[in-house]
Amino acid sequence: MLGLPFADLLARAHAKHRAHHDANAVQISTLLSIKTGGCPEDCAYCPQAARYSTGVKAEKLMSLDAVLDKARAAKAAGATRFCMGAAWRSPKDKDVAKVAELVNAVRVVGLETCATVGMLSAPQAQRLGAAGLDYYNQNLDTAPEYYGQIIHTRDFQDRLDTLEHVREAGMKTCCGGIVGMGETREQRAGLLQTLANLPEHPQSVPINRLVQVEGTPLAGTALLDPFEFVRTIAVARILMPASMVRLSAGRAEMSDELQALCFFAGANSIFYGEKLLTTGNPDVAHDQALFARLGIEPMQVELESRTVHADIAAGAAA
Ligand code: SAM
Ligand code: DTB
Ligand code: SF4
Repeated sequence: MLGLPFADLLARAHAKHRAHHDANAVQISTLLSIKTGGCPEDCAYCPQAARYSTGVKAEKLMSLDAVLDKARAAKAAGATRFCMGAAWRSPKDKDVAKVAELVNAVRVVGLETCATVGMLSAPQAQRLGAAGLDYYNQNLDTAPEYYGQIIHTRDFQDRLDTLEHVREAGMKTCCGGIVGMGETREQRAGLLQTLANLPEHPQSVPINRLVQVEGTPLAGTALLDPFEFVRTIAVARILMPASMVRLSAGRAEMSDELQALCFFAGANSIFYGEKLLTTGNPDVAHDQALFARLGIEPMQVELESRTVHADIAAGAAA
C-alpha cells in the first residue's frame, strides 16, 4: 500500500480520515523531559543515551513544583495533554511512586496525562493507572526486522510486554515509531503492520521523523524522501482509522507545506511548545500561524473523571 500512486494513497487516507475524525481539528500535546540523559540503553537515534557524546547533560528527576509550572504553562498555551518523559530503561518502584505523584498533580491542572518512562512491570503499570495516568507511551520504534540494527539493550518483546501491562491496567496506549533511520520501505510497512496488529490499535500513534543528533550512531543517515514520510502517515491512517496519528518529532525540520500534506493524509495530533525532550520543535507562534493559514482548530478534549487523591490535589491547586 505504501507504494500506491501518491494521489490514490492520499485520497484513500483522507477519506478514512474524514469518516472517523473532524479533518480540521488537531489535538495538541506538550512534552516535558522530567528526567533527562544518562540513559543506560543504546538506542542508536537517541541523544539521551549515556554512551554517546551528544552534549546532553544528565539531570535528576524534576521537582513537583517545577513540573507543575510547566504543566500550567502548557495548559495556558492551549495544550490538552501533557506528556512526561524520563530517560530510564525501566524505573525503580520508588521512581514510579514519584511519577505517580506528578501524574496526579498534572491531572488537577486539567490536562490529560501521558508518561514515557521505559519498561513497566504489571504492578508498576497498575500504580500509574491508579494515579490517573491516561496514556502510556511505549514505541515499537521500528519494524521487528530492523530492530536489531537500532537497539540491543531492550528486546522487541519487552516493548510488547510493557504495552500489555499498560492495557491491563486500563490505560490507553500511545505507540508508534521513527522513520528515516535507514530502513527500507518494506520495513516501514512492517512497523505499520505490527502496530495495526497489536491486540488493540494504540489510541495514539506517534510517527516520528528521525531528528539527527550529532554524536549518535544515526547522525549522517541519508535523509528520507519527504513524500515517503507522508506515505507513512497515510498508511497509518488507513490501517488504524480511529486512532489519533501524531505528527511527532521532526517538525522543526519540515516545511509548512509538508506538514499540511501530513494533516491531509490523516495526522491529527502534534507536539506543541518550543522543545520536544532535548531537541527543538517549532515556535508556538509559528504553529498558531500555520493552524490559522490551514483553518485548523485545536481539538477540544473532555477529561475523563478519575479519582484524584485529595492531598496531592490540594498541593497542586496551591
Ligand atoms: N526512555 C523511555 C523509552 O525509551 O521507552 C522513554 C523516553 S524515549 C526518549 C521516547 C521515544 O522518543 C523513543 O521511543 C523514540 O521513539 C523517540 N525518540 C528519541 N530520540 C529521537 C530522535 N532523535 N528522533 C525521533 N524520535 C526520537
Ligand atoms: C514520541 O513518539 N516522540 C516523543 C515522545 N514520544 C516521547 C519524543 C521525541 C524525542 C525527540 C528527540 C529529543 O527531543 O530528545
Ligand atoms: Fe534511553 Fe529511551 Fe533514549 Fe533509548 S530512547 S536511550 S531508552 S531515553
